[in-house]
This record gives sequence, structure tokens and C-alpha cells, in this order.
Amino acid sequence: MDMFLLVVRRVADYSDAAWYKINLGPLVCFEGRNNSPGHVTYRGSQGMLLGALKLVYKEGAVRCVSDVAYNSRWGCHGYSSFKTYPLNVFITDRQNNVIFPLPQFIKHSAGLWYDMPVVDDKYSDELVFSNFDFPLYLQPHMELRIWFGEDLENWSETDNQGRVCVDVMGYVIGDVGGAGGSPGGGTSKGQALLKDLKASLGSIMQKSWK
Ligand SMILES: [Ca+2]
Ligand SMILES: [Ca+2]
Repeated sequence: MDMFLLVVRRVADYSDAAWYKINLGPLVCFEGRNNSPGHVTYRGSQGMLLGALKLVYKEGAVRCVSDVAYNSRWGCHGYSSFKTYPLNVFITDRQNNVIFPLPQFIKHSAGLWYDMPVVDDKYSDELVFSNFDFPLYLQPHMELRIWFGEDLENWSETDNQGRVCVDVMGYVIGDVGGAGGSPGGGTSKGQALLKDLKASLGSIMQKSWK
């Protein structure tokens, strides 16, 4: 079969199944202060390579000051200091090492405020982070944390208020360490092709954003 058609067919096969919900139990909720990230532990039995993570908004609101006028899903809506970099939600590991966003998006390092193309801090249903150049290896029992950035950095956090709850989803490139049985599983040949394609798309997209 023509290689291009094979790749296209593979992408089509994966288009519905590639997003895997990591929090199988309750929603993951974070607050704006007092070291209150949301926690989620991967319960699968097999490691997975993830090219992207996304947070899907479910409920609640958070803000960087006490006034509810600044209620937001992902930041502090309309607050003048952060209007050009309105996002403040982070994904870390259990040692609080930042996984997403990638460093190039962060514009206000003291409070960890950042921006991403198209995303609106108040109205976007999803916050999508991708890094196909360096996929995340999600191993069994690994914990991810969802933080409000000011709380993570202990910067201007005491006036923060609110709580936001999300689902945490991983975009599965392939499973690791066995044959089949895990989310997104498939033939290794197909996965290798898909991974190559995604790596190319990822680098093209990153270049076009600069
Ligand atoms: Ca604050
Ligand atoms: Ca804190």
C-alpha cells in the first residue's frame, strides 16, 4: 500500500481513540492558594507515551484577586496586569517539576503567567498542551498535579480565591513494554508511522508559532 495512504488511514483509525482519560475516578480540582493542586495518579498497568495532555473544564472558577469579577477557568479574566499572558494553570509531576506549559510560553516568570495561541482564559473548554518532540512517558502509579501558577510559585497567592475542576486526558502515541491491552494499543508498525508523522507535525506547528 502507498505509504502516505497507510499513514492517513492510521491517523483516521486513531482519531477517536487517542485521547485517554487519566482520572478514572473523581474530577481533579485545584485551588488558587495554600499549595492546593489537583492530584491524579495513572492507574493503568502499562506505561504509555503521550504526545499531549489536555485539561477539560468541568466546573468552578478561580481568580488571582478576591473580586469575583475576575472569575476565570484558566487564569484571572481581564485582570490588567496579565491581559497579554492570561493563563496560569500548570501540570507538574509529584516533585512539582513543570511538565506543561513549555517554557517558551511563559511571559511572567515570577507569577508563572503565560499565553498560548487561540486559548481564552475564561471561555475555552479545554487547555491543550503538546510536545511530540519529547513525548511524556506516563508510567503506572505516576502522579500528575494541576496547579494554579501563583500557588505553585508562592507568588501573590494569598489574595487568590476559587476552585476549578477538570478531567485530565492524555494523547496516546503508543504503549510501552508489552503487546496490546492498553489504551491506544495497535500494531507497532502503525504506531511507529504515526509517531513519525506526529513528530513532523509537531515541529512544523512549533515553527509556525514562532
Ligand atoms: Ca494573586
Ligand atoms: Ca503556594
